[in-house]
Amino acid sequence: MAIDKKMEAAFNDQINKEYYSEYLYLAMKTIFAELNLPGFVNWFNIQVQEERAHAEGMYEYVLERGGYVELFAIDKPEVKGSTPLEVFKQVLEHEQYVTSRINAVYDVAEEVKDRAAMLFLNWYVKEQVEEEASVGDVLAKLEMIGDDKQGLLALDKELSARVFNPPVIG
Ligand code: OFO
Repeated sequence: MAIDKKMEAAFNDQINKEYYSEYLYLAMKTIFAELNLPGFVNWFNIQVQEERAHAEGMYEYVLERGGYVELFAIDKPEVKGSTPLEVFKQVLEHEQYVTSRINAVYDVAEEVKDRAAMLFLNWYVKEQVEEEASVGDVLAKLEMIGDDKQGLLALDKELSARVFNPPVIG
């Protein structure tokens, strides 16, 4: 059965948002490079790769369903803060926004009774729980650290251990 046009449009919109996430994290990475915090840079490198994988996962799914992928312009990323704490507050806000958008795509799948899309989207729903939790964890540590430079360096070391595991989506 061909993918419903409304479903296809919802996926295309979300593909754009995932690419925007990649772009936003790429913009944030440069702040940490300037601060000489290589562990944070590593964390954002992985975040960038994950967002691209999220976009590509949806892209391939639309094709698999016989749909048409329309790529839209990616907005200029706006990084609001300049300190690790400010940036991570924005990361958490952004991930919460993405969660609301994934839920909106899911709502469309329910509306058009696309059960296959609902099953596919379950992966993204679960992924958002993990994303919010891991970002919340870093944010909580940054709040505890405050102005303690040693604490910041210890967290930087911890984040340097993060590795990219290509996600198996769907
Ligand atoms: Fe960060 O999860 Fe996709 O956008």
